[in-house]
Amino acid sequence: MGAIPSSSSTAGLSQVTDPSSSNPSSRQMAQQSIKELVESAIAENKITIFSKSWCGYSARAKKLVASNYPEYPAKVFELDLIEEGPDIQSYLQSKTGQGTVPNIFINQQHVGGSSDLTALQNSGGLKKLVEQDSQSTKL
Ligand SMILES: N[C@@H](CCC(=O)N[C@@H](CS)C(=O)NCC(=O)O)C(=O)O
Repeated sequence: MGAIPSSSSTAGLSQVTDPSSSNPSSRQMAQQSIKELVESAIAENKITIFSKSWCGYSARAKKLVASNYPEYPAKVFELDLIEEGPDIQSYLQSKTGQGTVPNIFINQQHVGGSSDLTALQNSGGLKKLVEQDSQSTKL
């Protein structure tokens, strides 16, 4: 009793977690996966709307897109209904400078919020943006 167990290292097994190691923290890994989630949603969908289910501005944006561009259904994330919502919102704030929802991307371009979307629709710019070939707007 009291003896420190010898570190009978078993070949092939990596050592237990060393808190002083330079491995990324779980927080950093979570932030990385939030970034990947957001960036892949934007890259893979013509229209992506980060929304909140109770938000009237979000409702207006979703309705504008659904009624004017029914052939391009938006990928919608209701940030109040998913666990990652607050982290997604803060990543979007750092990426776009916009902290509010809806936060809208079309053909990989940041459009802004509901009022930006409406202004773009009224100027004719939204139709052009939606109908652009996605590939031409990718990096
Ligand atoms: N001018 C913005 C207004 C958007 C706005 O005020 N959204 C509210 C929710 S309806 C918001 O994001 N509040 C802060 C929050 O929910 O974190 C727009 O047209 O999209």
